[in-house]
Amino acid sequence: MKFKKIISLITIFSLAIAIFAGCGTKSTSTDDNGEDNEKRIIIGFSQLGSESGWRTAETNSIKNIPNLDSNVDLKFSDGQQKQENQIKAIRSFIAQKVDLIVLDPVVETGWDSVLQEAKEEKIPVLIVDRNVKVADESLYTAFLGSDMEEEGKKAAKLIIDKFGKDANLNIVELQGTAGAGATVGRQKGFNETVKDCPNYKITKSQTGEFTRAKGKQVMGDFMKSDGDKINVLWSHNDDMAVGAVQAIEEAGKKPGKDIFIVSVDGIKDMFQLMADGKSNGIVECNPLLGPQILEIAKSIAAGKSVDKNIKSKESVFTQDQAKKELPNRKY
Ligand code: GZL
Ligand code: ZN
Repeated sequence: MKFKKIISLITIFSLAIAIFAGCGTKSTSTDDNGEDNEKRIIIGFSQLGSESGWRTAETNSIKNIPNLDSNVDLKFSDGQQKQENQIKAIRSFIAQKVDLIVLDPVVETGWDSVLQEAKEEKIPVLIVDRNVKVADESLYTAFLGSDMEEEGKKAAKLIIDKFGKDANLNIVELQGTAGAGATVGRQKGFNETVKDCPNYKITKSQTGEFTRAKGKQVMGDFMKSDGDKINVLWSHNDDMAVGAVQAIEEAGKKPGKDIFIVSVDGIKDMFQLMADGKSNGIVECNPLLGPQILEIAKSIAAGKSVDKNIKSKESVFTQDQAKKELPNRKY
């Protein structure tokens, strides 16, 4: 009898130790590299397309997020420049119950209903790069990207710094894709700034679709119709300006000398052209948004509040800075 009593006492005692030992520690398992397995964060990223060097750099930076934090998974969809494809992708992310939707919108408007669907499923939405125009700003949690109007103002100031406000200038403009926040904002910022320059005339303005091929074709048309009268090319992005430089040379003129060129983005190829004296000013637009998106995603997952508008950091470069800056370019 005594022996049995001792056994049952030992069993009760060891049970008690097991229970107390298990309390108070987080119930996380650890993965093979010993990291705590907090709740995984699944991001659904709807990208608008792959039209430019800038876009490729942005996509790569965001696709790299899971390599920065093994607790994060990323689902990617390329909208191929069509809003309906992006809306389909957002609906699929909602159905998959992702933890965060990241949207780089191809155009500013037409997002209210699909963002309302995400809101009803309590899925936060982060708008990146280009912005949206919605009736109710609570339809998205935050915006991370550029002040596009500021980029247009900076481009105009590069021209004013060079020629002064009173110069007589014929300016041709290569616009980005119609309705894009980048196009609308840059054009608005530029036009407002050159209002102070009574003899600046935008003699031609047409979309080059943000691509090299279309930029070259449209600039070729401008050279045929206005060639000798063009003093300045204002291009909403570098890729169209790269194409335009080729068109200017094929028309027998010297880009960066006969025609003063300013553009936006800051891709390596444009810095190379500027270092070669074939362009005159670059307004930087930062595509490397991955690390900032990861931080915002972790804050939202942790229930922390995030700023509604987070501006990306961007500078301006002139021809004399090109050679020195070129080796620093990451995209
Ligand atoms: C700007 C981005 C623009 C780039 C272009 O933030 O949306 O779209 O300037 C790209 O190169 O096509
Ligand atoms: Zn920008």
